[in-house]
Amino acid sequence: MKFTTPLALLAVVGVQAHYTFPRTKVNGVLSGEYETVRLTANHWSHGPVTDVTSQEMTCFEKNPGTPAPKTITVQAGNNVTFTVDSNIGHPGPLHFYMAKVPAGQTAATFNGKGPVWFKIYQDGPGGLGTSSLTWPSYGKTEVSVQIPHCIQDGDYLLRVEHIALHSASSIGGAQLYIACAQLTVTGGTGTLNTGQLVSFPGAYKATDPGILFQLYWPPPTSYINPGPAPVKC
Ligand SMILES: *[C@@H]1O[C@H](CO)[C@@H](O)[C@H](O)[C@H]1NC(C)=O
Ligand SMILES: [Cu+2]
Repeated sequence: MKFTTPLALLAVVGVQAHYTFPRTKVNGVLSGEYETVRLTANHWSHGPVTDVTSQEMTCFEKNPGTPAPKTITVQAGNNVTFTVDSNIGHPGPLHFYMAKVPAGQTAATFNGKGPVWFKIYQDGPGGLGTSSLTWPSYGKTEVSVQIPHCIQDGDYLLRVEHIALHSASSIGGAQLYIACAQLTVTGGTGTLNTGQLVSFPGAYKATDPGILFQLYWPPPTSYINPGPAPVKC
């Protein structure tokens, strides 16, 4: 019976470690919860997406077709921050993707489907080859990304994705935490080459080496982020 208490505690810690990205902050202006971020299916549970082929991979929306009440205007080259509720409680990489909204639609109406996404940021672990990897976003209560200064002006979806790897050594064990904010970008130079665009779902396979990943032992000597390389201005 001795082990029942630690197991119960572990279960509670596991739930608390889940997280969401409910608000944005741009130039010091903090939004309301899910005011600029589309309401996610995990807004109450804080649970992850674990099937990388699921439609939830797009923006993890609770009510697809229902926009966030507001679209944020941001200058190219400025940062967009997402708050984390309550913090990035698991180890793994942080990614940001953007999708340009097709002509005739807006950031509020576009569903983010199809080959529209390009990656603007990724990070990976320090301490490779040791038994104590360090992940830059671990424990963070907000995460930021710079909108490329060379982007084209217009409406975009900005997709934040954190991949928790603590259980990723079996298929379906990686936990993806996702949300999308609605942006109008101004002041970009328009020279960005976004390269090959990807779809969500579609960009990742359950067997990608950055999704099916043994975090602990033997100590990993490399980490390969899933998806395309981040764009450069
Ligand atoms: C902007 O975000 C980047 C992360 O992409 C961060 O390194 C940088 O400190 C941020 N800049 C400001 C002014 O917050
Ligand atoms: Cu969790």
